[in-house]
Amino acid sequence: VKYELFYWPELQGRGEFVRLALEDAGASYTDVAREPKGAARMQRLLAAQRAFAPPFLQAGKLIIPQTAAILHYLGPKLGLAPANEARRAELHAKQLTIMDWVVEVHDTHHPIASSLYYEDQLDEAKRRAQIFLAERLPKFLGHFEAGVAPRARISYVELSLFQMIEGLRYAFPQAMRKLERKHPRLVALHERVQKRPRLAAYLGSERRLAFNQGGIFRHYPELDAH
Ligand SMILES: N[C@@H](CCC(=O)N[C@@H](CS)C(=O)NCC(=O)O)C(=O)O
Repeated sequence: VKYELFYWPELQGRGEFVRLALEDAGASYTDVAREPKGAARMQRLLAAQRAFAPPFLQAGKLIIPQTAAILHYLGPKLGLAPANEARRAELHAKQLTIMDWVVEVHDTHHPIASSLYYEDQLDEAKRRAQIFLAERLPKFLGHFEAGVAPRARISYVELSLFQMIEGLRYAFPQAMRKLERKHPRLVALHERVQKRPRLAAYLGSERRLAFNQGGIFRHYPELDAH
């Protein structure tokens, strides 16, 4: 099966969770909006209400939006989730929690509205980020640290946790320096995922976009811990 991923061409964003799964599995896929005329095709599907927002995946006639739903669909097909329904539901629930976490990361720099400039919500962003770093980030990290099974088979959830650590290190280097000491299993999991041969090749390739100030993980020093 040839998969077509639709996502904003200049961002890691939520699309990256899907890219990591496809890349780790060595799946045949196209990152459509990064191809000539692909961005217009994505806009046409959005205008036709085939999805509310990117990312979405096309597999033949099927179009699936929502990051967690895409991964739930792809998981067993890519060898990144077992076929067992109960285990799949557990993984899906974990991925949904990761997607909640992603929203909270995003809201540190855009707490009022995505449509407003960062500079126009700076005071709220500072307040939100401070509470995120003090309360929510330790809670999310602690939750996933407790669930790491060091030798367990890697699923799409572990790939997503790798991406969370990557993004948080970029966005909040000071805060993460302190917090990582308390979450050694997550740090070890990040290393383990990073070394997977196909993923390592992807991360070193031009297909892996750099973090930037348009994505979910943004580095504003004034929002980081001091
Ligand atoms: N819950 C959705 C959220 C999708 C989403 O917010 N996508 C962003 C980019 S990462 C977007 O393009 N949003 C446009 C909008 O919401 O109008 C998911 O996890 O995929």
